[in-house]
Amino acid sequence: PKEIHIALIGNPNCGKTSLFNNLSGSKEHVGNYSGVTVDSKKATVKWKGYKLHFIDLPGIYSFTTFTPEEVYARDYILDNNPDILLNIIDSTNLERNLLLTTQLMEMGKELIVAFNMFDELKKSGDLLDIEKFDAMTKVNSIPTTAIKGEGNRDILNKIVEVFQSLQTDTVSHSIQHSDEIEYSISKIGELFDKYPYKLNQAINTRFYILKLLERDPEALKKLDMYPSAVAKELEAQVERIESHYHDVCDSVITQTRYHFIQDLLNQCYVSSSDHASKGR
Ligand code: GDP
Ligand code: MG
Ligand code: K
Repeated sequence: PKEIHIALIGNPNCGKTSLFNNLSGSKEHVGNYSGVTVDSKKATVKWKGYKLHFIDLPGIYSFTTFTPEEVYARDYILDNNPDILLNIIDSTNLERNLLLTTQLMEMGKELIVAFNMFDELKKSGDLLDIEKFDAMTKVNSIPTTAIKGEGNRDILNKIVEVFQSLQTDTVSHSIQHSDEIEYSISKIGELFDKYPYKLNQAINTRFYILKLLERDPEALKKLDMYPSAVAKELEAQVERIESHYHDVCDSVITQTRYHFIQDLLNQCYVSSSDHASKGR
């Protein structure tokens, strides 16, 4: 049978392990990864003639700081190049959870979002327009309630559907950064186009350039493989951006992600207090 590799990724306590256990029928304990001990759990599910291999990665809030969990999760994705990232979100904490989602979108890998804790969202009376979310992000998403197994079949079906479409479609989700940042991405990108591409193919150039602009130490280490012209251009671009904004580059980039999330939530999400007052 055909194999599909899926990595589960999300914030701590979003219900990742519950979803993993429910999808795989596994009896692994639900709980926190303790401290710096990084571990991962694997399971295989047969579905519609495919073998779905799941890996439960440690919970992380973003790819921008450097906890061992973040390094582990990112390296796992870059080294193993899973076919699909399954991003589990705590639907009662959308703004915070979506920061990681914006960064996963920038990775340029196929992405499915599970809006988990959907029972809690419904209970709160808040409304989330998932179709609109999908249209705005070009991501496929599914509501789930992992502790009850609700959404399991939808997730498995969506994985197969997305995997089948991977053969013909290119991944199109990424967020638009400010004109200044986009200019720098294209200037540095021109240099990468000129030199042979030596990076891991699992990582796209755009994601890598954003990491360079954020002065991500792991990304900067890899810059040694390129002629010094690339590092020089990077420095010039960082200086240009920072003098334009009077702010450090990674803060400018993070703010754009938060603006994107704000815009998204303004259009896709209504809190119960808002629609109650509108109805009055
Ligand atoms: P992880 O840290 O992401 O692996 O999250 P866990 O699977 O350990 O879940 C964290 C807590 O949330 C546990 O107490 C779960 O029982 C609970 N939980 C997980 N999924 C859901 C859900 O869909 N609805 C509700 N109400 N609780 C959930
Ligand atoms: Mg867990
Ligand atoms: K937990």
